[in-house]
Amino acid sequence: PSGTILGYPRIGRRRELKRAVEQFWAGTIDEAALEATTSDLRRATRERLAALGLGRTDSSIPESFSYYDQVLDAALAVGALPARFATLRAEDGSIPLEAYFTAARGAGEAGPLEMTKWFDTNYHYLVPEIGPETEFALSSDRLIRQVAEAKADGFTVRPVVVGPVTLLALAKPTEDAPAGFRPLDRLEDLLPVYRELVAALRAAGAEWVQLDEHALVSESLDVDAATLAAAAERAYAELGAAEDRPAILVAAGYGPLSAEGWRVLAAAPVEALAIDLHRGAVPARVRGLETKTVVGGVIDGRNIWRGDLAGAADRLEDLQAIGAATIAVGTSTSLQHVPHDATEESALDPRLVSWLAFADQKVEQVVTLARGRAEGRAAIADELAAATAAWADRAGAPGVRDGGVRSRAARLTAEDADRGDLAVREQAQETLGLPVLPTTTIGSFPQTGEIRRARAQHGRGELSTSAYEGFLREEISRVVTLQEDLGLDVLVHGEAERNDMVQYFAENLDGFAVTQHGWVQSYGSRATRPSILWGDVSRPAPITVEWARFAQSLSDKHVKGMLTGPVTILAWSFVRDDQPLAETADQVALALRDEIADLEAAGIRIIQVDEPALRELLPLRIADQPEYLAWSVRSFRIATAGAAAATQVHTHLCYSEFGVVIEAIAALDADVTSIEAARSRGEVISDVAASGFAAGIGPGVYDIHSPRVPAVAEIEALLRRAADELPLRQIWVNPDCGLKTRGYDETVTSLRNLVEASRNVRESVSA
Ligand code: THG
Ligand code: ZN
Repeated sequence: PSGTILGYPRIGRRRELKRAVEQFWAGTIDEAALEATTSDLRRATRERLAALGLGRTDSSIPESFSYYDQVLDAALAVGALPARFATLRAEDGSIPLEAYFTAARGAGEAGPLEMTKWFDTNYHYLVPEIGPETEFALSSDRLIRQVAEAKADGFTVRPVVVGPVTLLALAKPTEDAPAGFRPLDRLEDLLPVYRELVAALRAAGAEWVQLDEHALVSESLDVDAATLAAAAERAYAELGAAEDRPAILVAAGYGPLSAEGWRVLAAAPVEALAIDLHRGAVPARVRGLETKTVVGGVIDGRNIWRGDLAGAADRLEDLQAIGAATIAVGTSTSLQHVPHDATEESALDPRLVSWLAFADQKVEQVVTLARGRAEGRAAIADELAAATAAWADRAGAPGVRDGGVRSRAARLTAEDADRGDLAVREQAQETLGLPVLPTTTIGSFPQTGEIRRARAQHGRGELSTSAYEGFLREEISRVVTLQEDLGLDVLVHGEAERNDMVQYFAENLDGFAVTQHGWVQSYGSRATRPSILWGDVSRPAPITVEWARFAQSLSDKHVKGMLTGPVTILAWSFVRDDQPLAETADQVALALRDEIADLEAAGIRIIQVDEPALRELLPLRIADQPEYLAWSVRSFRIATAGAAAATQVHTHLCYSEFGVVIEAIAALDADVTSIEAARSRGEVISDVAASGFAAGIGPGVYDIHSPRVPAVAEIEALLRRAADELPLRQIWVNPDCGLKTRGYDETVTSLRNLVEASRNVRESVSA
């Protein structure tokens, strides 16, 4: 193929996959109906990709559909179904769809596979569990049937499978595996199954197969680059030697391929390599490429900007120097990380739409560049000029550069990011009158069906703004009264007015746009609709202040002001690519800084600035991490450092693996930090204590991701453990995350137990 994409969104233009899969789970449709819907979806995808210019029969259309997750697909295709689901296998040993979904979602005592981030994207995959006892055997023919399904429609597609090295590198050892066991140790046992799989794909009509080996790019895995490269050398020697196989494309995206990886893959007996030229530089010439195709991933699979097409054409020309037999055009990653089609955004300013490229527009860009390579650059001169003109239009458009915003950001000094001495603040905050072991929640209360309905009706214009606001005031009053009744010390207003903690701010800040159909898969059937941060960011008016003022008016206790931090706003949006993230972060920080000043003026004494995504944006490459941590911490500090010493600044982080970021968390210099700790049984407290963390810390005392109600004794035990390791005055008592997805029944009981546990420990230590 002269032009291809490494993968395409699976969820459907109207999230058809979500609907079908959730109906299947609910039992309202059967497997045949699910199969029919997904088959339609796959057909529609192939037809569209062909209409956009990819060849029907030249293997340039990827077959990258998944019912839930591509890593789960590969793990179960080779039989790595954890023992706790063994009874769900069919009699012939194959793994039916029912078992596949159960592994993803859990059932009763059998917990689901763990979920974690796919490289440095916002997509989450399921972590395979592989031990010495795992029996590898070809256990699913779903992908093979999809190739045949395509063939029947006249398409020769290129099936996409997570490669053997990456599958093992992303896996974790089973619980029973001996210490020191690494899933990668099982490579030799796994390869025959991959051999069988690719042979079966060939037999079904595939002329090419794409094996995704993005692990060769990552530095975030526990396995080092040399070990991964050696594994890849072995794996592709074996797979390449098979006689009944399709041609093999090994894809290594999500960053620059390691030097060892490049050397090994260039020498391997495979036909093509796909590399990320958006993140990575054009590599040096290496031996082995003379007979291979190199797919230059010049079109970014992760952002939504139309970008510099002429620059991409230049990079492809540069790529000639590596001496490959053929250069093809590609994307840097699968397009699963971008929404389907920018032309569907009829509510957006057409000028903004002209700057965007969602998946379909990116396919068109690939096709254009491929034509340029075949027919000469002159043949695509119009397209290149149009892209360049859009780029120039964007650079000069109103709102993209705002003099006032820029000069304010340029004047920032170190002092603007410094709240002064923690001890001085602690003393000033004594006037808050908080008890030891103060109790609080993270911010959101359950989003009931009633709240969602009211918001949707207001959105459609069926509920007037005054009626909607009246509804929200009632909801806030209810939540405040509930917290007073429960005896919590620091209250929240519950965030009933917010759909999503980022989108809410995006809707209320200048420089952002919100899409109608821009859904991107987050995990399984779940998706988010990231906002587009396209221009300089400023705050036309206070955002949260009236709600905060109202909530505070209802109680003598402190009600927290609730904001989302600059790093999280960036991490969960599509961010402009025409300036460093650090500059954009400072602009968002300044808008938040003004919001904090207004909250203080409205009498709010405790303000929480959440940064659940701080860890998420951390670059994969270790060398890139210090710079990221420097600007991300600085932006949080710019947002918060205008607060008076007597104002207590809280933050919340949604994970408990601190390792590399613990110093950064301390450097945020919040007065109180709440973290996820319930699932790690408070172990994180030891890390916090060992790091010398001196400010307030709220180790989550129960897991909000489960409906289970924690017993008083259990919470007490966690608190006593924390009190053994940290001074009492540092410890806060809270659930481990927001309560948005929980029901009221379990929330009320859990919080009652939390308050009682705190009181018990408080009394016993003061006695
Ligand atoms: N907000 C935003 N981005 C995020 C998260 C968020 N990215 C990372 C993380 N949280 C992803 N987690 C989830 C959890 C639940 C859902 C999506 C991502 C979810 N989505 C609804 C669905 O697919 O049905 C749609 C939600 C909606 O209607 O807005 O449940 O918290 N910005
Ligand atoms: Zn959280």
